[in-house]
Amino acid sequence: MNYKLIIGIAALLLAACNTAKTNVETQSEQLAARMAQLQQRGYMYGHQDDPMYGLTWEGTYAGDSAELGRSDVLELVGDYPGVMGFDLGGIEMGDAKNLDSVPFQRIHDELVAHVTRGGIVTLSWHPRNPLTGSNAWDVSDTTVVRNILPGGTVHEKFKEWMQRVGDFIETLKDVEGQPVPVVFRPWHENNGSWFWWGQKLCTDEEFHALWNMLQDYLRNERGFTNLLWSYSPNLDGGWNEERFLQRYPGNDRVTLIGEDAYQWGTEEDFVKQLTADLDFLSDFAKRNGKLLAMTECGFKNTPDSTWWTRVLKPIMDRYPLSYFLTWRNYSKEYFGPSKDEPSSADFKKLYEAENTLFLKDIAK
Ligand code: BMA
Repeated sequence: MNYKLIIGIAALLLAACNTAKTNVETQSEQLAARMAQLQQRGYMYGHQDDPMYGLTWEGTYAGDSAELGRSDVLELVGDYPGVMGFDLGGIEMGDAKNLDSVPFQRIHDELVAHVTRGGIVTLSWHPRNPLTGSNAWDVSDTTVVRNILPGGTVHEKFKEWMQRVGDFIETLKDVEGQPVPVVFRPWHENNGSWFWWGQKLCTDEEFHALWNMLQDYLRNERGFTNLLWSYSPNLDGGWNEERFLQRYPGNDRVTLIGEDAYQWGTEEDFVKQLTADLDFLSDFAKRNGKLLAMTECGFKNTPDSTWWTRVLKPIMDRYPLSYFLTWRNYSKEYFGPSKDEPSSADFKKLYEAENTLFLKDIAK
């Protein structure tokens, strides 16, 4: 073979490899494509800690594994949520249980089980305050983020915390040993000031550096291809392009734009703020090719028995949402449905609607 021919074949082989490489989708890209497709049919329902405990049963709070497979949602509508959410708070300490007493082993098992049955999963993280040792809500010190960043007093400690998060993510594999896709949404509700990474607790630059440090570690150093990154600020009511971009991590760093939107005050305020936010966010998401979701929502203890279909659904129907996830059903504070509470009939109506997707609607 002459020299030129060898070079030519080598170039062709290289091109073929590159094409093959770009054609292979990562687990998170496959998940994004699937979510975009499902969104054409409607929005999924999600529930935090769905199979862990419920309004009237203690489940993992009692350390009870005899209630495996139980779910308030399943008991009410006969189907699991399409999306299940779990929280990593506590993993950074090497704890066996998370901040809500759920064993990490159980989170691992339920998460993989839900993906195996065709569902979609999301992980949030309420890490403790690395400077004070207290919880994520400790906002007594405004230098936490600065001190986590390179050169800061707790940088080395935080690197260990990231490593523990990475070690857990590493274990999330299906029966064939393939990493399972996960919607990952760290540093949520960052436009509020109730977490140590919140609006008044760090500068825009510090927030970006915090986001990038965790993402670069998990994505580049650990090489995880199964994390679909979700940026999830809180219900705001005053978004505009300039304000939103101040802390938005960037199009190369985010696949899903979420918003945590609870009704805490009056219905009128909630409807007004959520509508304003979704007007802006749906437009932003469309222009930037992002998925859109309500990554947390609910009305604590659902004091209005018609809230689901009278207040929430008409708003959601107007936007290209991928999913909405209600927070956990804890006996002292619940956000999801249960057969044992007054809004159950209304939630069933929501379930029966054509455009709301539960597990059976989305499982392949
Ligand atoms: C909050 C509350 C807390 C819980 C935390 C993390 O909204 O539900 O009780 O510890 O979320 O799940």
